[in-house]
Amino acid sequence: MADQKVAFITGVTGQDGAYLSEFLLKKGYKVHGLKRRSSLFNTDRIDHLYQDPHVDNQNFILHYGDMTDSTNLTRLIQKIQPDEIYNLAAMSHVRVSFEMPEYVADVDGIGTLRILEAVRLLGLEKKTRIYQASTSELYGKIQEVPQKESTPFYPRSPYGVAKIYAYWITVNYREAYNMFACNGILFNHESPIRGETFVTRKTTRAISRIALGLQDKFYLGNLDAKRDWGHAKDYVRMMWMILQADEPEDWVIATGKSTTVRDFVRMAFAEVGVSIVFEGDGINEKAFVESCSNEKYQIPLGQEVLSIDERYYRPTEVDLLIGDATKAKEKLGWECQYELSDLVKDMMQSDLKLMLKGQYLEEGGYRTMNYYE
Ligand code: NAP
Ligand code: G4F
Repeated sequence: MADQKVAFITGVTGQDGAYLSEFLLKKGYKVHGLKRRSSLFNTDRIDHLYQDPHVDNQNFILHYGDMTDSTNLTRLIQKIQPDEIYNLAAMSHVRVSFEMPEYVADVDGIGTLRILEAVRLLGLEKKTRIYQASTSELYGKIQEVPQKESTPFYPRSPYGVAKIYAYWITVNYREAYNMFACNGILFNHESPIRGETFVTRKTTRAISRIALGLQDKFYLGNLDAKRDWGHAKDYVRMMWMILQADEPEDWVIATGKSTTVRDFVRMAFAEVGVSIVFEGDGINEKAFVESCSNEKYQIPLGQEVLSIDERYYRPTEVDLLIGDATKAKEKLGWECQYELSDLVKDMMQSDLKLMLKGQYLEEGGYRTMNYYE
């Protein structure tokens, strides 16, 4: 295909990288992805897209690399000559960023500079459009409700601070070198392939196991935090739309609705017919089974299914996020196709299926129990 578009995705093995790859392949793109060398397979989310490297005309091609290695990134961009770069690679866990702030600054912050600088050094400023995965974590200690493109930033974690560097260096390269470089300021987005340590997936996995009698209870941190949760499928479509716009700009992508962690837990239990009641305050809060209407999932009434563990609190928290995506809706025609209730259903059905398949049936162990952040 003479005019086949070529995309390069960093973070291709992550939640968004997987959905975006699927989306772009369906649109007829040739997709190159950056993956890290790992001692175990790390391609679970994209294995269904894998193409045998021994056949001709592959459209999905993986390359080893790392956001900390500028020579590697520059060489790959030179070889691939991408029309579009989607910079999704990041150490993306906010709680973990407090444990490894320097690494996060390097990967999430300077990593973005390495991509921009490679494009500039290679003289690809006019050819290559760049999407930077910015985040609602930039708003942190919020200065305005709801948050939109003009809302001042106040990051509350090493992750947020690294991402604020990435945000501004993207704006600076756009202004200094006329590059088509854009920030998508995306609010939380989830899916059945969301990383298992984020609160939504941690919850749907644990509740699936509780419903199947594999585990009695699970532990969370701050139940009062409110997030604007959308479905990742809606959000990767928008990443592409941002790079098809007439002008390079920055965009907020959000549902405009905010829900507490506590209510997310309630909704996920409701998917297996279980109603729960919360008792106590702060670190003494617990949830118990109040009623159970689904014969398939019989959990004893009164069972304690959730407790608080202080280790999951953050040194500084982002209490409330709620986005205003009016600009994306009006200028790009973006709309959410999924409601939060659809998302919870999708995640619960998928996790119940996974647990039933037996992948996580063993009791105890690193992966099944409550070690997550
Ligand atoms: P994710 O599932 O955690 O995926 C992150 C990806 O980055 C993975 O492919 C990971 O590789 C890769 N990566 C991490 N460190 C790397 C390094 N040093 N070199 C190369 N690759 C590296 O994240 P996501 O949810 O898909 O999010 C995608 C991007 O959007 C991230 O930048 C995130 O910060 C940002 N974001 C996410 C949300 C959200 O709610 N999901 C909201 C706003 C912004 P491995 O698979 O090998 O770990
Ligand atoms: O699911 P979370 O870990 O996501 P968080 O911190 O909002 O960050 C995610 O969204 C950002 C966009 O706003 C992305 F930039 C970032 O990369 C990531 O994808 O936590 C959500 C809320 C927090 O307030 C947290 O304190 O849930 C609260 N929470 C309560 N208990 C917990 C837990 N979070 C986790 N991960 N684990 C818990 O046990």
